[in-house]
Amino acid sequence: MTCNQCPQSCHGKKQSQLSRFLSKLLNKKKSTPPRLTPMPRIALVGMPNVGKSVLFNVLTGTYMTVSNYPGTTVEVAWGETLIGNKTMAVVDTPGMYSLSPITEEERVARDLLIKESVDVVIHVMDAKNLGRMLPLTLQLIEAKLPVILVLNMIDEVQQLGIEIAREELETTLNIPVVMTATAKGYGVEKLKNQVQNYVNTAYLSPTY
Ligand SMILES: Nc1nc2c(ncn2[C@@H]2O[C@H](COP(=O)(O)OP(=O)(O)OP(=O)(O)O)[C@@H](O)[C@H]2O)c(=O)[nH]1
Ligand SMILES: [Mg+2]
Repeated sequence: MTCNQCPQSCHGKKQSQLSRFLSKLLNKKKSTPPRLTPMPRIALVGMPNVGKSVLFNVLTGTYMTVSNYPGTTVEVAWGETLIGNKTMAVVDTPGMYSLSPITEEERVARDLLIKESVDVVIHVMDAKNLGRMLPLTLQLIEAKLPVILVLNMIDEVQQLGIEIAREELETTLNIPVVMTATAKGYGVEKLKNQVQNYVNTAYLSPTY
């Protein structure tokens, strides 16, 4: 006698038991929380009017979140960028002259660097004013922050006929130095490659 000929309805019961067992298994799988891997974070820092926000827009496009930094009236913009195959968070900090803050904006910029555990700090400077802006780079390096130096407005530097020894600067400071004219999109790909190198070597995924 086959199952179909049997007057008892155990076949149907067995099937529903099986489907309950399967759905239990599937539910178990669904209830496992996804593995949390925080995005690498990039902070754009530098003195006022050097092109941080232009670079932020080039990296992140138009989508951004602007909010007051906690406990302050200073607005901070966060966005996301895709570098290599990794999505990274980018924060555009208010202009700062030094890591020893005088204004509320500078304090917010300093706190973003120290308290928000950023993986890459891009120090954007106006390459026409290297001498005035390099002390901040030295402070960032001394604070052991993972710095990439961006010599921006290189288009204006070239128009003025000034030559910058980029490689020498890179060797002396022992950090990556990239020349850009972000308003014209020049150098942005090179900068992204440097960020990728930094993140690949320095960024450790948590093992939980
Ligand atoms: N020629 C030239 N101008 C640029 C370049 N990048 C930015 N600028 C100009 O520099 C000015 C300042 O740019 P922002 O991006 O607002 O500067 P910022 O560093 O965000 O300034 P704060 O927010 O005040 O700290 C704007 O007028 C930009 O168009 C560049 O590569 N070349
Ligand atoms: Mg700005």
